[in-house]
Amino acid sequence: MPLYLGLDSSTQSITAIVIDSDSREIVYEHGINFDAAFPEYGTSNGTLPGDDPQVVHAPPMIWVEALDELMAHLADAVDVARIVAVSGSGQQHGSIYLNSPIGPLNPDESLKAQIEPLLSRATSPIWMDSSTNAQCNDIRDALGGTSATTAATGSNTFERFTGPQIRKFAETEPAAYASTVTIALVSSFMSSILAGTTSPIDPGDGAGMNLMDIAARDWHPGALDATAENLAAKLPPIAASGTEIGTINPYFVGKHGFSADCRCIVWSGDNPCSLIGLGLVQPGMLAVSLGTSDTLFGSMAECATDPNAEGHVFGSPNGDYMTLICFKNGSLAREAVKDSFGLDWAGFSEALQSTTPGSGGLMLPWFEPEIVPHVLTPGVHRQNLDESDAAANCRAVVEAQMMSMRIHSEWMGIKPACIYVTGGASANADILQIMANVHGCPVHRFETTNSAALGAALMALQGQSGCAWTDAVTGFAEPVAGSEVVPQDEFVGVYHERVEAYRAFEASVLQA
Ligand code: XUL
Repeated sequence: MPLYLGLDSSTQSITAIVIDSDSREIVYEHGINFDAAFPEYGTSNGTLPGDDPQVVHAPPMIWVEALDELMAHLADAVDVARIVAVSGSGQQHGSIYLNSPIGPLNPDESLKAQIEPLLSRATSPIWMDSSTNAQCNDIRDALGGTSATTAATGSNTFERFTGPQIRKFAETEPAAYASTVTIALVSSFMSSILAGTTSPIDPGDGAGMNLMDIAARDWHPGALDATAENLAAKLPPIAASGTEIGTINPYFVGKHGFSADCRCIVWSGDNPCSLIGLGLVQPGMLAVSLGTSDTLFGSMAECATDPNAEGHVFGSPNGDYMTLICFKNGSLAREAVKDSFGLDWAGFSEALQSTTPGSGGLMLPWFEPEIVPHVLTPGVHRQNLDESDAAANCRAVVEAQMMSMRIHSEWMGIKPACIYVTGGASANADILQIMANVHGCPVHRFETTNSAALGAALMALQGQSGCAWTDAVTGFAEPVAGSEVVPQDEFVGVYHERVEAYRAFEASVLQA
């Protein structure tokens, strides 16, 4: 009955999941919301208030205090001495600056009192920060432009990525930067506290920095040079996911009752952890989250990068590669169409059922600026589509989203064997049928609440036991039984042609 602990240090909360690897059960699941538990920090949704909307920071000490409180709650509910290994997930891109490395800690003193003096910067820029446009341009230029940057680091430079954030800190606060001896990601900061030593960064989270050579899974010397002086000396090593950092910090043994033998496995970013928590451990698998935005996760055996620099490539914790492609006009666009015709979701479904797949006009549903493809000026474009035809517009918006996903993930070079779908709109079987027909593969519904924390617990299990990834996820990360939607052969061919029409329409509007 070995137990494994997965932690998810996310933007608004920290969550723990404990799994029993014999019974294949989740035996504990609990989260602490930062704003509610620690109002004295003055955070709103986990971030600090500020005058400049582009600057978004969080106080790292709130994560530390919440970790301690969560461990106390866990120790009340579970025999923590039975936990054989722990790993975790961190919100990606955020950075923590330390003037001294984290070491073994004393259980008789507070965690806060021991960690706070080690910070060389009181606050941490997080993934919601978009204030580093100038630094992005500098780094991208130094690396030889967009294509070269994407091929080298897995992504174009993005404002939220850690490299541009580090460059901004070095430029604006040179003395504090100079006094920084270690820069951590949220994942490696938390795992350093747990392990009582400087933790490596894994290739899943390292790829979100614009500093890692995506193919070599090691720091990219050119990117380090382009970012800030003496940066190599301030970064921990990159180590494969599953690497054991060491045994748990004596603090957690003395304070909360963990076994001194409990292993700490290197953490990853929340997206790579979610990939595992969704059971995507074999190449060629795709998952789509139909939320406010639609997000596509894919798993690839080989390292390919997006020639259009729209999608991200991160290391997958199983040693493969993963993609993350974000389509901003997700539920946002579906809802805008539904609302414009005064429909409810049942009416939206009826509209999909009453129209023939691939037969009506086309829509480019850019109600908001779009991330993929990159569209700054919002606008909805129609081709052979009557603006007043409710049913045709409902079908057109969903078909557009599915065709866009297909076109903008082609560079991955995989033909998906199946797609797992999560998120609010995954409850709608008519939307899933369009997805199955457009992609020509079965679609399965997946119910997730804490996929990142579950993925982290599975990383602890796999890292400590060395079992096959397919064995690790069995019984934990599986689609809802009986939820399969299969493609309808007569329409799969129709969409092969329609995708080409959509591609041409999109290209003509983007060009114009
Ligand atoms: C990914 C991203 C977010 C963060 C926070 O690039 O910025 O998904 O990981 O969840």
